[in-house]
Amino acid sequence: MPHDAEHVPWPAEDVVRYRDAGCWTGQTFGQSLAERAAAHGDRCAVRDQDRRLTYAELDTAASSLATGLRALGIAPSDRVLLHLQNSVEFVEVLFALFRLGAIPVMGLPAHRHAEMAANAAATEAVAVIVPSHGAGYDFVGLAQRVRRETPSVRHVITVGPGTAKTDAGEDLFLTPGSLPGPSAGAIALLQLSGGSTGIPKLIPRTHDDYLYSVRRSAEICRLDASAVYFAALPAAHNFTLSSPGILGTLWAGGTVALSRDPSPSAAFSFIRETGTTITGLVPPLARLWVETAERLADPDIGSLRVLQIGGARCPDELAARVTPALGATVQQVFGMAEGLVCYTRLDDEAEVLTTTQGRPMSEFDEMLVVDEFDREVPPGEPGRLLTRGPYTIRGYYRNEAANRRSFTENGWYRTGDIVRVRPDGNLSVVGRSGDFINRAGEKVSPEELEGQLRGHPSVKDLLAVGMTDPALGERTCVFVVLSEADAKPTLGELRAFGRERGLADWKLPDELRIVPDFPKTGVGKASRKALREELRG
Ligand code: J2J
Repeated sequence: MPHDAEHVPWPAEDVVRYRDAGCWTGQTFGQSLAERAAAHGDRCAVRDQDRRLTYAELDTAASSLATGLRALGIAPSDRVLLHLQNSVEFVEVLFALFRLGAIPVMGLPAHRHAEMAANAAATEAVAVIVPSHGAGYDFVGLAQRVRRETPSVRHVITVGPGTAKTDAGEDLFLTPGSLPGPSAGAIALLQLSGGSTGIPKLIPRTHDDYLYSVRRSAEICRLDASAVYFAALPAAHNFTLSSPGILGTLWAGGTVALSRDPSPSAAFSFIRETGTTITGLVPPLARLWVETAERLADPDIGSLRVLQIGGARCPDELAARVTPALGATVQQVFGMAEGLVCYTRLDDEAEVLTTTQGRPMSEFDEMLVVDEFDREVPPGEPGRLLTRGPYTIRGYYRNEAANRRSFTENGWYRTGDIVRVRPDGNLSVVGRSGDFINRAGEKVSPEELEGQLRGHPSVKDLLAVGMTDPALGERTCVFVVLSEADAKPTLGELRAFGRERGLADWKLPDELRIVPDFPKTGVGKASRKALREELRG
């Protein structure tokens, strides 16, 4: 059976427009790194608690590992599933794949069997790359299981400080050979969308479009060679990777500092040790940092100039406390792995910084705010945000069914977010029109969770709904109708069941309500909306 499209291209006239305007430059990430290494090879590019690499060393490592992967039989445009924690190795592997033209699939360290198996199958990945040791979880064991179960997966590759090996123990750092490298229009990586059900929604980002978003982000955040970006959230997440994140910092010639521990005490000392100038957090973590700093007379993190907050709506009250507590400018970032990223600008007035999620980064970003029938709402009214632009995808990877739901015929991406655009162009996010629960910036698909938990013997039927939570933004509540024969399950049992089914921890329910039946919609379907309203009281 033929596959659905890997990459829905932009229309030819837009391609010309984006090229002519200089958005798409024809450069790949591999070339961009080589350029930086030639210009200032001895500057520190990337570091973690264990080691640091200069631009020249990172460049050589990427070529050397790319050569080893090629020798192993991994070819340009093959998919390679990453399951790595924040480390220098993450960056080496990423650039090795960029240089080779193989396509990294950006798995998150919290992913477990359910996500890894689905992503490996959907992409027909040929290899899984995991940490070799000291990671607090058996990444290697999980990858081996995925390989046994997934016909396309031939290799489990383990990486550690300065090492990359096949499971036969062969070293993959080879003397760099010549590699043709991909074209800039090729897919650079596959990002993951929150809210996927059965078939994952994978987001194909090209070198051209992703590098544009990264460059523009770096400009907006005024990154230069003195920038030290602290990757505190998972490196593979679109925010950490590209807004401007790891890739924007490397583009600007700065230093990326990666850590696995974003808790305030560890993070504050990491900031001091590395001279961090900018980092990005989800709102619940930002709150922890702010509260901790408020308790300390002086958090002693004077190098920090910008604290970005994104992934979920930042409460205005929290945004207003950032500068007094941490001494850094707050920057709100409203983005999505599918493309569009909005930023408040560093010199915006305090009112904009603390009450809005900013405005699009590119003059070529298009936005429409519509009602449920796709009719534009009057200016300033809340509505559903649709977007198109030079770095917003036109379709998911091999997933026509999702494309029909998430894109209009004219190529607009349906963000699912409800926004209000102010006369000054800044927008505020006022809600969502469904599909996922935003739990502390991590996205939970109710359908995916329901599908897994319905297998529990005590469950006759089940619906998952997001409820407002003061710390997390939203938490996940499951409503259960019991099967006749069985005893009442506890929340703990349902969580354990979900974990056994291989779900990532953040997707497990936070709350359980047992109900005799579900409220029904007009057409007799169980109504998630009515349950949501019930939770609101
Ligand atoms: C409200 N909702 C937000 C915000 C994201 C930068 C920053 C974040 C992401 C991200 C990203 C929000 N206020 N400030 O990719 O490059 C919700 C929206 C959005 C969804 C996208 C980036 N920032 N959101 O969070 O693909 O609902 O990307 O549609 O994980 O998160 O989620 P994701």
